[in-house]
Amino acid sequence: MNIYFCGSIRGGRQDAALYHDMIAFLKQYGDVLTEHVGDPKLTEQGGDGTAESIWLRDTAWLRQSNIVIAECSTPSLGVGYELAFAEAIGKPVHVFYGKNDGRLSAMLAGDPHFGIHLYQTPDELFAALKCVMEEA
Ligand code: 6IA
Repeated sequence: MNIYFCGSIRGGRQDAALYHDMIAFLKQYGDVLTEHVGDPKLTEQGGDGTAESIWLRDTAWLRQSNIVIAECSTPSLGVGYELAFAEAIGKPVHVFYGKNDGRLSAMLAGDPHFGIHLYQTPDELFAALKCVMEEA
């Protein structure tokens, strides 16, 4: 199973530790193609490659993925783009969000293609993630 994990980079890295823990959890179920998203050393400025090479690599990985998992508590243009791209090529998409209760963009919250998972605690998040991955 190829898993594409989405989390904010230039949108802000305040949830990077959470992304790291979600990726570690997801690795029980398959290969996470985007492990760098959870790297605590990756900053809003850091990272390798030109924008074009990043777009080419990430869109190729989206095409190779079997499921797309996004943590959307920190809004990110790139994550929103990835989710719409994944939907357009028919990939299952699951969106998790916590602290911005009620403030998830309506363009995600209102999309019937997306599984939307609001959690209050990390335990709830990982229980919901387990359900999603066991059904995938
Ligand atoms: O708009 P954002 O940067 O927050 O978009 C984050 C999303 O876009 C993530 O889910 C990534 O999959 C993807 N993405 C954005 N930037 C990169 C990147 N390096 N490398 C890989 N994936 C990326 C960019 C580093 C940059 C800060 C110079």
